[in-house]
Amino acid sequence: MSFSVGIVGLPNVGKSTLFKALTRQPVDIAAYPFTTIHPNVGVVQIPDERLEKIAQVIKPEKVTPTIIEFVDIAGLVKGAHKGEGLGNQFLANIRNCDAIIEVVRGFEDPNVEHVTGEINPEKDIEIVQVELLMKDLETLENALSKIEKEVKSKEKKALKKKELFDKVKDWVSQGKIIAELELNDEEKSELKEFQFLSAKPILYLLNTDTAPESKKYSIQLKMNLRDEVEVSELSAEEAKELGIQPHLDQLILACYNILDLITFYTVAGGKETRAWTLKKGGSASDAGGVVHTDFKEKFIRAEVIGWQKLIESGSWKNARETGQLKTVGREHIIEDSDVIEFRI
Ligand SMILES: Nc1nc2c(ncn2[C@@H]2O[C@H](COP(=O)(O)OP(=O)(O)O)[C@@H](O)[C@H]2O)c(=O)[nH]1
Ligand SMILES: [Mg+2]
Repeated sequence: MSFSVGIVGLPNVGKSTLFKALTRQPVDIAAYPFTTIHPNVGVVQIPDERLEKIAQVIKPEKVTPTIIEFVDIAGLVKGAHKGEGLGNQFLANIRNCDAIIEVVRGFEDPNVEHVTGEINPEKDIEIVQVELLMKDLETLENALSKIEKEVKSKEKKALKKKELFDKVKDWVSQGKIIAELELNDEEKSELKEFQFLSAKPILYLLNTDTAPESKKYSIQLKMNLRDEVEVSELSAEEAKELGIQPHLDQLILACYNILDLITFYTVAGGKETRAWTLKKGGSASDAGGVVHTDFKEKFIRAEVIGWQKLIESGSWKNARETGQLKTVGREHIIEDSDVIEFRI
């Protein structure tokens, strides 16, 4: 199981350029049996210094990083929600992603057509946002007409649901994204199955090296994607020697963060040191389920140690002998960077 980030934006902004840069260093896909592979889906390693340090202590035969998927989604045009361009396909692709990275054009280039005719990050973001919101509005209206039938039966639960959907619809109608609406956990889980597009975490990336900062929207990242393709061709050592900052690493980690993910590690009795991805707040048995479908059911207990304590111990054996390994049950909440040995 892996998480996926959809690369979204208007045509000719650099989405495929970003995809190319991200997937330049090929990953050995065989190690990730749950990964879906399509031409527009790329599997990218999460850069992780902790994994390397753990491996220095464990000295395994094999070191396997965790991954995230990026999906190069076709360019969106105005009217996509009504099926313009590849509209419906485009929006279905976003629906399947866990988060969105929106590439916004900031670079000037007379040889590359700009769909709206001018460089204007705010306006471009607005166009995309309107399409996402219009689609969500459609989903909300369909949901509401179903709920209204339930309300006729005067069921309390249905009334509450209608209240929630009316609130969300009112918010979206004001042109605001669902991700910014304050909702409690119960409300969030009520909305979850609808996979609202504007409820997904979103990161804006301005593709430029010169344009001014965007004021209205929080553009979190700014880089020149064409340069990044070249940088991605260098090995880590070459980049270090040339003093080149790996901007893409920053981008990958930012995606990881907006998804609210943590990393945990397994050492497989010393054979393989491996990083895995878990939703924050996941339990020991959830973590087991990430490693192997059977592990969730057959989970008995696990030995857990923080990665730094393991490094300080010098070896798994030392950690055990000095009482640093904690034995935990299914419900134990896993912390970021925990190293886990499962007992099934
Ligand atoms: N000048 C310039 N051109 C770029 C940059 N990034 C992408 N391009 C070019 O813009 C064109 C469209 O890029 P592409 O990634 O295919 O855009 P997409 O339609 O969003 O997937 C290509 O010819 C790219 O080489 C950039 O930072 N500067
Ligand atoms: Mg493209």
